[in-house]
Amino acid sequence: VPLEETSLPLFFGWFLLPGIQDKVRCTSMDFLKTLDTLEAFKKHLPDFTVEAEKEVDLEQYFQANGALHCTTKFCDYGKAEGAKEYADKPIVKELYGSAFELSLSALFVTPRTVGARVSLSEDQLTLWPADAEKEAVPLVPAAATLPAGSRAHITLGCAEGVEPQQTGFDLLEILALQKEGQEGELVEEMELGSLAYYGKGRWLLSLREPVSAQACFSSLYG
Ligand code: 2AM
Repeated sequence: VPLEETSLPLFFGWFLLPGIQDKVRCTSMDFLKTLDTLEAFKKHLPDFTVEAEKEVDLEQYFQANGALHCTTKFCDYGKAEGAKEYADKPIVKELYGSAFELSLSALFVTPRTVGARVSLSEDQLTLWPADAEKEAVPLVPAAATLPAGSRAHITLGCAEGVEPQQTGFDLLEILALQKEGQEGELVEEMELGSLAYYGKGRWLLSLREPVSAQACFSSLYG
């Protein structure tokens, strides 16, 4: 009996190929290394951590977790709502195992998570679950008004005790602020792009050149 008929995976998603995983990790490390030395970051440190006296070493602050990927549908082995419906979609079956180019358009840091925003193409959006943003509404009410795909991200690290799913909520919060017309306080032009501050320890670096990342649409049984 094929595995897919006996159980559903932990999640479906795009898994970055090994070479590009290294590149993205390096880019993220460079960003964190620079961010915590900026005067602007130090100025807003009390928004970032309660231990206001101390300096923060962001590379230590966030823990990396597993292979880099962009989750499409979290199935929890079938226990998550809509898991079976997603797995049964013809497009999911058709594109399973196919290669994609993801566009990483921004990096963001909050006191909870560090992640990369993934800007999905029309083709990629066909694999995006219709309720992904709606699921976030209890935590991020404004997510209801954001377009499909807004939650798409790659978790690059989480602070101690924080669940990876938080990364998508943190991204949605920043995008909701942008939509309300809050541009963020432009802090500085960095080599990688422009850095803006959105309050409450939330930082967004819009990449000058989006990073194109080869990825395979697949699933993890874990
Ligand atoms: P992430 O996509 O934000 O990194 C395994 O836990 C993977 O599934 C992680 O990558 C995690 O977060 C994602 N995940 C866990 N719980 C989730 C949930 N309730 N909704 C969406 N994604 C979830």
